[in-house]
Amino acid sequence: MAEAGEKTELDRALALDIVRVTEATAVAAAQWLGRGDEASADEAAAAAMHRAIARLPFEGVVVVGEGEEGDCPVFYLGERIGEGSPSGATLDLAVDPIEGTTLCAKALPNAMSVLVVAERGSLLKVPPIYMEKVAIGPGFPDCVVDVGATASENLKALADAKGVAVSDLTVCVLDRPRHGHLIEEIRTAGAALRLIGDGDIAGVIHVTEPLQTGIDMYLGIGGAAEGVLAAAALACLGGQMEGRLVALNREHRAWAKLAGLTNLSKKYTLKDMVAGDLSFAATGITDGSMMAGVHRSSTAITTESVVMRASTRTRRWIRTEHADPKKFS
Ligand code: VTB
Ligand code: MG
Ligand code: MG
Repeated sequence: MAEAGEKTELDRALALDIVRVTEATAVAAAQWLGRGDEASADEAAAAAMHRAIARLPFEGVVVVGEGEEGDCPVFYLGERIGEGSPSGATLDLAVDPIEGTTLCAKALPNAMSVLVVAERGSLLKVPPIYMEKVAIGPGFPDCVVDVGATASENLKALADAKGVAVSDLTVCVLDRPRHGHLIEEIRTAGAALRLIGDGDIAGVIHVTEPLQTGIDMYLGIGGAAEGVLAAAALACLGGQMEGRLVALNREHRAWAKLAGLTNLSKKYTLKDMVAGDLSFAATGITDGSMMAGVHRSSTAITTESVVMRASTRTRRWIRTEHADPKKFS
């Protein structure tokens, strides 16, 4: 990681490398599309992602993955993947082979494969527990969002910054029983709700383009891994986010401790979660609001991806035709 004040950049050629990884992962996941078998889809996608990362010219250390060593065959926290490059570069890896496993198993919109590579030591290392999140888009540097504040306080702050009424705002929230109180509070404050079944990385990303997506704020408790991955996207797109880890049971608390996260009331700003340069790639598995999913014709497989870089704030959309599907086997 860079010293304070020093700015370093990742090799920009990595962008295309990591898109190849998410493409191969999405294609593997898509073979399980609509089969109702989340575990097999996840396993196939994780194996494909692992194979593809192992071919890249760097050594990656998993800091956001599937779980603790022994609990999962690949992408356990601390796993080192790849042989490294002559320059000896080692990078942080944050992975979600299938973001929205249920969406994939049911062939519903918005399942995608996500990979972030970042400067070594720059990403918050999180076990598979939960995170309470608040996020808003760019353009309101004076609007402070606070994961410890109530929904109505955060909504009021954003409405004031935008010069609109709270009733003009729409909040995206995961549709879960645990959010009963939050949903009631948002409705009482007068804002509209976009309730999503899964996929809060896309939910957070949507706050960066409120005019297109209709979403002004993201609130609620989702995966901690998805929190860091979404923070990585915001580091490339602008916007603000705060997160606070949530351990729902004893196992979660044990995992948090193992990962060195002892203060569960700590509020993590965007910079606490992503402290250096990074590249973020995602490929659609099913058609979604960000990208089309994997499509097969008689002659090719088509994928759509986005790849972004924090240091230059570049976002590229990549539509790829894969005429030789055998390359994925
Ligand atoms: C969250 C959310 C994800 O799964 O992790 C959710 O962040 C899991 O929460 O986007 P539940 O245990 O309540 O299902 C996703 O929706 C999909 O991975
Ligand atoms: Mg997943
Ligand atoms: Mg996920």
